[in-house]
Amino acid sequence: MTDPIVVVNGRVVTADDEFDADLRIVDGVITEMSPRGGLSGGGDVIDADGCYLLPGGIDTHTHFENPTLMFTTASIDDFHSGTVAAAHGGTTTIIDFVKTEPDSTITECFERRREIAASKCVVDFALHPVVPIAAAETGALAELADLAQRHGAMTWKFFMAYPGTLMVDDRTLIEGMRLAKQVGAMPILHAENGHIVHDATTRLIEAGLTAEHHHHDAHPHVAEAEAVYRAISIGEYVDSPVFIVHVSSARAAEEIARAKRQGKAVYGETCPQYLLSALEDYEGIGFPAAAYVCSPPIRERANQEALWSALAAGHLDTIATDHAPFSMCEEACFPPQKSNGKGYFPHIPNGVPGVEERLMVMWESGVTTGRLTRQQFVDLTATRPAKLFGLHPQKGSLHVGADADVVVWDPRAPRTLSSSDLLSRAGYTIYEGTKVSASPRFVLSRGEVLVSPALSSSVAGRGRYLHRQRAGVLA
Ligand code: DUC
Ligand code: ZN
Ligand code: ZN
Repeated sequence: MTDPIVVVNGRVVTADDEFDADLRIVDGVITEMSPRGGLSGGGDVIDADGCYLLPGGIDTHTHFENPTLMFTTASIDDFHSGTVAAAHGGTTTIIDFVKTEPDSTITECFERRREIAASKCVVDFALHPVVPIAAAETGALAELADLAQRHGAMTWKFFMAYPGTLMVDDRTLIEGMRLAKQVGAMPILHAENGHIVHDATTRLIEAGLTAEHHHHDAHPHVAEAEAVYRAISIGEYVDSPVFIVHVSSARAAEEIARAKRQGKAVYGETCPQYLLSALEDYEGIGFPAAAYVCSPPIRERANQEALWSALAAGHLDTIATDHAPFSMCEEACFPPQKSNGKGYFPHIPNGVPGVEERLMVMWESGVTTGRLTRQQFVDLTATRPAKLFGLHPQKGSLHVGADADVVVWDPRAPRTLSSSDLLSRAGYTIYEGTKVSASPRFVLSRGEVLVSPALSSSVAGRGRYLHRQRAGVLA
């Protein structure tokens, strides 16, 4: 139970409208929305004068305490530091991943990770199980159906890359996506052809081209475009929706746009790093390039315009972060961080941080430039993620009956982004020095103020697990 709150003088932004309204929040839920001045008394008052009221951001793609590089290391934010950072950036729901660890089943790993996350998260959360390699042969698909039923785990990640560790073959894609459809789950795909990436990596190593930025060359455009096309084709064959995560290139975005034009239930996510950073920022700069290493890679600047256009046209559906933080510190670290691959890109843990920066950099580069309307911003960062990932109507928009996940967004609160102020343990940001004009003034999660000019709350374990009924439907 939280004290009743009234939020006054703000301008509500939804995915298709905006209007001046006051909100009443009782027991963590929005119970009334009334024209400005229409609510008085009955609780603490938050004055949102001059601010927009946005639904709490939903980041459907984070990797907190995420094991990687064959379980030899893990990302440096845990579910606590990661969700504290998220809340400070205006994100009040995250969805993270569960991999199958050696000598364990996906069920054991899912239940263990759910407990760990529940003990640490500051904001609400859900989990995507990663489909185990060879799941069609091992019986693990039946476990996924069971996780969907018992835990509401309605989004399953299929890796089409990383042969031998994570990559599933086409049989598992076909049978897994068919089963997902049957149980109301949505397949989400890391779409890169793993054999092409492996071959390109081997050839670069043989040629002695192992500097950090050559990670980019190990992930050719065709590897992404082919896998996106194959995922869409298999989705068509088994009549399943398909969601492509971290779309990085013009070619991949075009495959999704074509499928949409054909009326297919095909959806895509991109991330700020693909819209705002480019190969030209890190090519030939030595170890600092490791800060940008993620997969698919941050590509040539020429791709950015196509991604922006795809967002504006509705061909890409969501903006998530793929927040996978590793420190750039150059001392030997345990577990190993980016310097593990100094001068040898195959050993660099993949990922960039961004869970706190997401809304600020996207508002600045999208809304203030006129590339996106405020409605599109809300749709891409909260409403469509909520709908596609099975969180709506509880999350993702401000309406009576929804969780009171509210961001009081001040469009005139400039700051210069710097890792010294950001809360990720990564200790760096690829947006260092970026000036943004807007930032959150208050952040409420289920009616509880987590962030305000006077307060920063970080109570581990207050975040709730979100059991989802189904996913992959935009209604
Ligand atoms: N894919 C992700 O989604 N995140 C980190 C690395 C990867 O390959
Ligand atoms: Zn991925
Ligand atoms: Zn990821």
